[in-house]
Amino acid sequence: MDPAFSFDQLQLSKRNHGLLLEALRYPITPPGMHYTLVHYDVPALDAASWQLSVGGLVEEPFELSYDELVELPSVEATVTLECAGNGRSGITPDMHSVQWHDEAVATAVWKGTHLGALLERARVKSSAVEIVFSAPDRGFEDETEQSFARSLTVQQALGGDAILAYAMNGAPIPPQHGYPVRLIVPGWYGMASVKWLMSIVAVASPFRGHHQAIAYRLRQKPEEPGEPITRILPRALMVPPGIPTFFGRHRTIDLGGCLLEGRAWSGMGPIASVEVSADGGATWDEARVERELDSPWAWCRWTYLWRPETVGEYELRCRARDEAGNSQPDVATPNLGGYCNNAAQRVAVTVRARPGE
Ligand SMILES: Nc1nc2c(c(=O)[nH]1)N[C@H]1C(S)=C(S)[C@@H](COP(=O)(O)O)O[C@H]1N2
Ligand SMILES: [Mo]
Repeated sequence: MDPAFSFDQLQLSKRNHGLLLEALRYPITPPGMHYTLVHYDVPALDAASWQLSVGGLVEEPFELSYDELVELPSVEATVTLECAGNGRSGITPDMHSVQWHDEAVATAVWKGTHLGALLERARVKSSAVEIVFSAPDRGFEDETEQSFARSLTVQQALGGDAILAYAMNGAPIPPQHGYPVRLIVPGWYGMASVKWLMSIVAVASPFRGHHQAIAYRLRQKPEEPGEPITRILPRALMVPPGIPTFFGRHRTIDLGGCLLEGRAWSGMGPIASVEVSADGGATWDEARVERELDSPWAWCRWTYLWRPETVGEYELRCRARDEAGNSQPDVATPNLGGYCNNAAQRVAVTVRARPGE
C-alpha cells in the first residue's frame, strides 16, 4: 500500500468523517458520531418549501409536501448503514475517493413512511422496470456535471423495506444526513439511501446515471460494465483495546484479562457467529454474540475475554459469518473502485507488564 496520500484525499477525509471506533460501544450511534458521505455540497433545503414529486410511468402522479408526508402512516427502523467504500485504503489507496479504513459505518433509528405504500398509491405501470430516486446536489465527475441519483428495480422498491425518512434518532434529520427527507434502504450499502430526496420517477429502461452505471460497480478493468453493488457483506469490528499512541494510534494494554468488544452486521442475513484471533489468524475462538437491538437491519454486539499469557506484540483479528453462510476473507479481492473490502479487521497491540510489577 502506498502511504503517500494526496492533498485532495486529505480534504475529502476531513469533509467525510467516519465513526470513532470506540463509539462501537453504543448500540445507536450518538448524535454527530454517525459517519457522513457527501459527494458534492450539502444542498440548502427547507421543509416548508420542500416538495416530493412521484411520477413517470405511474397511473396517479402526485406531489407531496413535508407536512403531508409526516401525516402518512409511519414506520420506524433501526438500521446499520455502511459505505460501500469502507476499507478502500486497504485495496486501492490511489483511487480518487475517500480513503476509509474501517470506520464508514453507524447505526440510527429512522422514522418515515414506507416507500412501497407510497408507490402503491401512485400505481406503477407494468411497463416500468426501475424507480429512480433523485436529489438536487450537483457536481462534476471528471468533466461531466452530475446530480446524485440512484435506482431500484420496481420489485426492490415495491417489495422491500425501504422508507422515506424524515426523522433520525427522534429529531429532524441533520442537514448532512439528508434533511428534510431521505431514502433508507435497509441492508444495502449506503449509496442506495439517497439523501435530500426530491423526486421519484418510474422508468421504462435501466437507469444509466453516473452513480448507478459508472460508480458502485465491481470491476477489474475500466471497460467492463461491472457487477452492481447491492447488499452489505458481513463485517465485525472491535473497539480498539487499551490506550493509543497519539500519532499512529498503536495500542498498548496491560498483561491480564482484556474484554474485547465490538459490533457485527450483514445486509444478507442475521449474524451467526463472530470469531476472534489473537495470533494473526493462526487460531480462532468464538466470541459471545448478543442481539441488543430488535431489528433485522441493525448490528449486534459481541464480546470476547482475551487473556494474553506473555508480554509482547500481538495482532488481533475479528470476523463475522451470517446465517446465509457469507463470511469475511483474510485478504480483500481488489477492484477498481475499492469497494466492498470486508477483509477481517487487524489491530496491532503491545501487551506490557502491569505498571509496578
Ligand atoms: N443525495 C445524496 N445522497 C447520498 C449521497 C450523496 O452524496 N448525495 N451519498 C451516498 C453514500 S455513498 C452514502 S455511504 C450515504 C451516507 O449517508 P450518511 O452521510 O447519512 O451516513 O448516503 C448516500 N446518499
Ligand atoms: Mo458510500
